[in-house]
Amino acid sequence: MKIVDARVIVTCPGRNFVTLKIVTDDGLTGVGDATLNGRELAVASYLRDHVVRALIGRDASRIEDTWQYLYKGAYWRRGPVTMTAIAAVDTALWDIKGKAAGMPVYQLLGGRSREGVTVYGHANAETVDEVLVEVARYVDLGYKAVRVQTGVPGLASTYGVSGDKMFYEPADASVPTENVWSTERYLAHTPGVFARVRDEFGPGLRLLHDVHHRLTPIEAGRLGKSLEPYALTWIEDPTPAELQDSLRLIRQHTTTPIAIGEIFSGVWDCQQLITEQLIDYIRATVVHAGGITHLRRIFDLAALYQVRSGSHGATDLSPVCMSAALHLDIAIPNFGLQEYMRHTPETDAVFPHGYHFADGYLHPSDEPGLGVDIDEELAAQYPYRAAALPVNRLEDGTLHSW
Ligand code: CS2
Ligand code: MG
Repeated sequence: MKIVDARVIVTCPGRNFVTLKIVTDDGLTGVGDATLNGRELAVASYLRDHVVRALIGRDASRIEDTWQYLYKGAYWRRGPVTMTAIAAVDTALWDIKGKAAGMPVYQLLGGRSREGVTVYGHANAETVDEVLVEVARYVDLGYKAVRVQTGVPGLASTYGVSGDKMFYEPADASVPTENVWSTERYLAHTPGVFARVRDEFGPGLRLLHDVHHRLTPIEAGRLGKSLEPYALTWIEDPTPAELQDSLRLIRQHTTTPIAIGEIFSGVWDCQQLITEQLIDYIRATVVHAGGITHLRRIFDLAALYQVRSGSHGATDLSPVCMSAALHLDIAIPNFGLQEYMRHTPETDAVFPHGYHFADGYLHPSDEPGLGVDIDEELAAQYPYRAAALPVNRLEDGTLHSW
């Protein structure tokens, strides 16, 4: 089973996606997501200019060996561009292996450990009154877990609050939009939001909140403590996680669970957070953390330390990534939650897929492989459009984490 072709497809059905399609000499094809939001063409070039020619002629069945070949063989290890490119190759090879075996990929990973993948949706609105309506909408759709984000009084715009309620898209301009942030206003406002939501929806609904890397450790400790009465499932990215020791300080101050990892590229980024039990959920996902092979390794390490998965699933991760994530989610013993932001109908048409949502759960496809494809003709009708993520400044103009 030799690789005879590998194509990099860049398309923008409303937002940009990069996809790798690998073809074997016996006519099998596999797809892998290679989308790195705001830096898409860097990964497309990495694959086209440096990886594809080394794939031609390789045995498509040798997934682990190909992973090691691309990781150790690059000499320059880790980093989001490299790991996203490796992820795309790895995911496509798992898709091919599933098709060759005539089985959905989750069977090759050990089979089902659960009946469905619990997902959370994004309730967001400018005001608290409006967000209660949004939470109710998700509850009516069957969601068992809801992330809640609101505007902050006094700030013109806030991360996680969008005009289009079902399809959040922060990469909104070719040159970064500038946002303004105030930690003081945010910390004063947020506990009141969750008091209202918990009061309205009672104890059964799982509530989550994303802080998007904006607080110092002691501020994050204060936020976590102030949210304890409302029993959140997690606060996400409470502080930038490059300095992993800083999570110890947050832990000293709050029992609100912590989820980190959406910008991590591999096991070395989360090793300390996991082995020192500084987080409760690891949010790495297939496309940015080295594919199914490497993410499985991260989740297995996490299982030893009672850390559960909580994979990133924003709209900039294509249906190819979502399909792959669901095969892992259904198979691993330490699954926690899966983020699920819906894609637009245009995106769904470019990426026909077999996973489906029912009653708060996503269900992976039972077709052989990953159960997802890219319609290349349709994809060609949506050319790439430059789109950058915003930047964030404090009220005095100082650049802050977005
Ligand atoms: C976010 C993302 O889904 C999340 O939790 O933090 O929306 C993130 O901002 C984007 O994926 C960035 O590309
Ligand atoms: Mg996040």
